[in-house]
Amino acid sequence: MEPTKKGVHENAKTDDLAKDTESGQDEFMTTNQGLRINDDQNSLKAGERGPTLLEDFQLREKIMHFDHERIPERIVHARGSGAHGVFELTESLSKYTKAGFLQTPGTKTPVFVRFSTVAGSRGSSDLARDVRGFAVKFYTEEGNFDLVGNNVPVFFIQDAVKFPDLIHAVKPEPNHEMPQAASAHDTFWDFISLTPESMHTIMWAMSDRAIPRSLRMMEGFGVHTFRFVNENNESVFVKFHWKPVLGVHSLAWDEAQNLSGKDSDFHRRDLWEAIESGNFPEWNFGVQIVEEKDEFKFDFDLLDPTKLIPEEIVPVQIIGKMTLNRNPDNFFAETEQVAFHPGHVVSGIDFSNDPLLQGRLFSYTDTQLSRLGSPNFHEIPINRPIAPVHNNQRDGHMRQTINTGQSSYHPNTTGGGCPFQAKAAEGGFVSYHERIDAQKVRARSHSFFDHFSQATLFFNSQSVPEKNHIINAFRFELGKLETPAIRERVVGMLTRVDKTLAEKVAEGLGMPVPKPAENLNQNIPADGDPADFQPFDVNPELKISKALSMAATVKNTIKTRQIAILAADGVDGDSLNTMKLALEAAGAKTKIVAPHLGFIADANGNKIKVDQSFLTSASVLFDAVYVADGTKSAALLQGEPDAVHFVNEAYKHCKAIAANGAGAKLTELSAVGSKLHGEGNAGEKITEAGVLIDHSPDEFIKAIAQHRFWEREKPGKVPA
Ligand code: HDE
Repeated sequence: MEPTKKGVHENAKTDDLAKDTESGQDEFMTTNQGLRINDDQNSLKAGERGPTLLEDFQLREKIMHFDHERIPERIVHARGSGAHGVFELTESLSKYTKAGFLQTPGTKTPVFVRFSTVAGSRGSSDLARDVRGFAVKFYTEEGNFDLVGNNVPVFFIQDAVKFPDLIHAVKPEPNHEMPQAASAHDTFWDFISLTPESMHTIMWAMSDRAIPRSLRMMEGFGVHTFRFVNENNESVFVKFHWKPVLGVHSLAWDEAQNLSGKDSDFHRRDLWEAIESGNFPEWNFGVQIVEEKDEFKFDFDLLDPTKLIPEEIVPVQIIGKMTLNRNPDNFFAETEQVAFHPGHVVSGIDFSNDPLLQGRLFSYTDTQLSRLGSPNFHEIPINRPIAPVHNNQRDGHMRQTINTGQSSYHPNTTGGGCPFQAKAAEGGFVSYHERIDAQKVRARSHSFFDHFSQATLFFNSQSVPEKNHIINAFRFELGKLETPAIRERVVGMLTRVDKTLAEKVAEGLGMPVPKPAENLNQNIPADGDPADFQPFDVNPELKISKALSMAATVKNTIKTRQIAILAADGVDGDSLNTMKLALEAAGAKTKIVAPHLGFIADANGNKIKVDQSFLTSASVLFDAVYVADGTKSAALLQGEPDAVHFVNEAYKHCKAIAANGAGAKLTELSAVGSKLHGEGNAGEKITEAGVLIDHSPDEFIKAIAQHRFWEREKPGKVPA
């Protein structure tokens, strides 16, 4: 029987989720009991100036509801942004898995995705240096599958039992609740300095991956090794990957910090606006498959979540595409109430024994009880599967389903034996029959103890600017510490990753390079011999993995990039419009930034609408800057310190800058100009990377597509 009542999804193939929306459009205002409200402006009083009456059920209902509007925020990943979309399979995976949505190319599965930062509170800045959550709920016809991943492929710890410690350490310190959404403080680095297994993920967190340009420009990873199981009950190991079609791009650290003030919703707004304007974010979905027989062929353990499988060793096969095409109608109902859980799997997808994953399988249902308040959280519209739900679970807070009939147990005859169990051939979930023959121990496999090789691989795989950014990120984070001993322990640990890295970080901190502590690993049991727990290094075959660097990412499009056009009264209308139209034709978004809002007049007296004034705008909100021609306009801009700062800052953050004719004067006042004048000979065409004076729109477009000209940075200085 198909449930048909409002609020219960039909088991139908759908591009979209059925929704319980309510807009109040063209309707009377009512109480929650449906009584029409006559006066929502005044409470019921004994006389106009008298006391409010207890009898005012209308006031009490409204205030009571308001008093309870907030729910506890997520203990981690509290700050997030969500979107609806669709996943379309392009390659069948039937050889490896029986999961229905991975069988037939062309199959479309609705998804809801939530991106998040980890450490900050719900109202914290989008721009924190942090790992980003990348959680995808696939509403498949066989039930929900949640891929609850991150934008980095590895994690800080190897065993779930250490998660509360890690999170306590990174969250604001308990005595004064500072700092918000930042790892640059003593408790975090104290924990890290005693936990060498964190070193690989720390390298990612100190890299530009932790300050993405856009949620639409980050990779996603399932992190753990999972299992696929096919119709013949054969299993392979699998790692999941999301690859953004627009490429992987990041901000500069100084820019991220400024953005926190200028627009702390920068990522949320960017995602929302892209979807509203029909520029739907897209990711290719990929898998790395490892046959069971190859489980032990790597120089790391597949079950260790601090390790990745280099793509050069096991290539990522692209098997589908996800497109986010609809913003939520209501942030709370959808993005806040969505409940992900790595244990939401479908037949054909199963778990490995990664001890971090195993702990997560407990944590996510448990946390929903305190966050959403009821074991019925699966009945909230955003969490409901499109597959029908029939079982003997009953009652509990805020139960929505009205179960009919006499029986609520199994086996039964009163209900005709219904609902009945499904055989494996009918889609019933059967856990993979993995043979386990072991002693019950609290222990960690010795195969998990190589804590540095992949941290080194990551560092070695970065471009020179990326390496510099990592060095500066360490200098920043450790520079904020109040306890010198913690700083020393961390730098000591870095010597095991890369000598130059440690030296450069130490130089920036004004300290000698310390030796690593004798007993680096303090994550040891009370009865453990420290000697047995110390990390060892393997000498991996692979010294560099290109896939780990963002330098080689997609750089052929300026779609959705934000370009500021600086102009004032007297601007050359042709110069402005030619560039604006060319940029927009290439898919970019332009905004005219001027000394005041309203309109400016071009040299011919035509009115041009201003999008932002220098007061409400900032270069950090843009990917590139264009200064249009026009003698009067250029002179006005030159007299505007905010305009000069705008170009200066864009230069500092290594962005593409173009100017035509008199517009170039603005660049002369800024760092751009002094740099150019220092280098160019009179009459010679200026060739500073990414600075284009009197070039064609096409050349500017090519430059913007490069994302940033990091080569302009001074080593060891801004913008990292
Ligand atoms: Fe989570 N994590 N986590 N985590 N996690 C949560 O669940 C937890 C881990 C991730 O947008 C919580 O509903 C434990 C790894 C994302 O709603 C909680 C451990 C990865 C999100 C929880 C981990 C993640 C969460 C908090 C170590 C990447 C946000 C609220 C064993 C593969 C999902 C909630 C969303 C959220 C526990 C480690 C990703 C408390 C115990 C590794 C993307 O249950």
